Amino acid sequence: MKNALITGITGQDGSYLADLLIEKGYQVHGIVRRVALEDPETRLWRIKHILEKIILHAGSLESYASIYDVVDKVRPAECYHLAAQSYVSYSFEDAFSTINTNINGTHYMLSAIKSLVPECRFYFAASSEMFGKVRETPQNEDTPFHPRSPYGISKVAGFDLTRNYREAYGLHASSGILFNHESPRRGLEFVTRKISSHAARIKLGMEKKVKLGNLDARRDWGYAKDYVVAMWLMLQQDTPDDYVVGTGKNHSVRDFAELAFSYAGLDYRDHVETDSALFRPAEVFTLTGDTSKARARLAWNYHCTFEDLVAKMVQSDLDFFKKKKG
Ligand code: NDP
Ligand code: GDR
Repeated sequence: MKNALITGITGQDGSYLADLLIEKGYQVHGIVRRVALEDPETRLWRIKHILEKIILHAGSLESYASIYDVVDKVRPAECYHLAAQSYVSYSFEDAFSTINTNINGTHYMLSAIKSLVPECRFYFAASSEMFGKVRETPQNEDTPFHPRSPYGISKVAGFDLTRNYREAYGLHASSGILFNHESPRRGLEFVTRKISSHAARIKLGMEKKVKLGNLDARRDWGYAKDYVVAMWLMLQQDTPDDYVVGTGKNHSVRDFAELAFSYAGLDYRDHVETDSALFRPAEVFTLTGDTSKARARLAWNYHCTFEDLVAKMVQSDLDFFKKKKG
């Protein structure tokens, strides 16, 4: 049985990836913060259904010693480094923590693997936010980066670190430049889940309005469950490399809201208000992934369409809040 180590296993992607790796017969290990272990009901909800099948280790991206110990104990064949302060908006409010955690955390992981298990295959969760103020559309692996937030800057540094460990020390280290991917397990602060949860709550009479920021921002939105397959495929290749993963289609926040409210039988114009406080100091206006390389080399493709994704998220929130309401 192969050991796989996932950082960020309590997050959206970590939980779907753990499901996938269990299905594939791996022994899955995860690094989680001690606070999460102490509060499993709220902090481990995405992996509640698999807790018996995985092994969790306390550790934090801020502590090299804790990461070194876990890597030493687990000796993984594959390591998926997904943990990060991942909320772009928050990265403007606490830029120093975001940059420290995301850059140092990635460096610690790479360094521990190089020292202890150099044969381990490493995945870094890079992001379309690295393209920021886009130089061309759609974006591919050769598109120059122009990050627009402390988060985006931290991901460019993580991407460069990963490539450097590959080139300098021969690690099998790959980066997935993933475009936005969503699901019913998405955090409530991200715009898609914010919309789906509010559409459901408004439908159920639990509230009347939702405040959003820039409705004209456009994103290439896919389904997280499809995207974790691409992560796994990258580590099955003989040669490490970097891949863009997206759907190649983009929609506005307004499109998402219109569809989500209409799925709930509502008109978004009656319930969505814009609030200038929710606009970002520097916005990424539009992103679209050119996934030709991942399709050709990994034989990866997405299955869930934008329309199905929106329906899945709103339906799940309708079910969730109906139960909560009692
Ligand atoms: P989430 O925000 O859902 O999960 C982030 C994970 O990182 C959580 O498990 C969190 O743990 C963990 N984490 C954060 N800080 C620390 C820390 N200091 N020490 C240990 N663990 C920590 O993100 P996603 O699952 O959506 O994304 C996974 C990765 O992919 C992230 O790196 C994100 O930046 C990147 N990415 C995501 C995309 C998306 O559209 N979802 C697109 C491109 C890249 P805890 O539960 O304790 O908070
Ligand atoms: P993003 O996702 O910043 O792309 O990062 P988010 O859902 O937060 O924002 C997407 C776009 O929607 C606009 N927007 C709002 N966003 C939020 N959160 N809340 C609002 O009320 C709102 N109104 C409008 C934003 O301005 C933005 O343009 C996500 C994260 O998962 C990152 O970790 C990941 O790297 C990228 O996707 C790819």
